[in-house]
Amino acid sequence: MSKFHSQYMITMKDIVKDGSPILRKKTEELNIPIEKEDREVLLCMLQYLKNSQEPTMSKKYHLRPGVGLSANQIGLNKRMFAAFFDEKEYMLINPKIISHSVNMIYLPQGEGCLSVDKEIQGFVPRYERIKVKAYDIEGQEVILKFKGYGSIIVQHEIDHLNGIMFYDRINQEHPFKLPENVMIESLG
Ligand code: LHY
Ligand code: NI
Repeated sequence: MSKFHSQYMITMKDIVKDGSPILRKKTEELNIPIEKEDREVLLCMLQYLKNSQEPTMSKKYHLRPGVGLSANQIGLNKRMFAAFFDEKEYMLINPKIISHSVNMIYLPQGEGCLSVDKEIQGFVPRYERIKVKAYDIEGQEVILKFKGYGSIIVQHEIDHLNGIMFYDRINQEHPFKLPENVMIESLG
């Protein structure tokens, strides 16, 4: 039994911090359709993101604003994540990037992570466009396309599910050096 049932509110104390081994594990695929218990977990995760983006809730409960959250960030070895951006919500299970652009992008301000308390400087190269196959909460297969900011968020979350942190993708010697031989542009 997980504690993340329908009445539970995820706060910062539930979020696993960098250094914890679960963030470095490749998470396990779920059987489709997922169990009710896991649906409730995903809904809790999405609700965290919504609450965190609402100034009143975010202040009251000290929630760090977030647009994406993966299950291993709340300590669960499960291949699923939630995202909430551009007024759209996503709860994706067993997500897989089935194709991507050659061109890349990066956020000029760099990336952060709810599991990383300090700021880490540097550019994180991401594909500009991705096509993702996943299952939704009902057990339906879905194919989704993301570009720009959405593409960055989804790649950041799928990386978590593979045990990869955003700073792994920063050039270690020269954090602001971009990959060569590939078209890469700043987002915005
Ligand atoms: N959340 C980050 C957040 O601030 C995701 C993110 C992605 C930030 C891309 C910046 C760029 O919502 C997480 O760390 N989730 O894993
Ligand atoms: Ni993160």
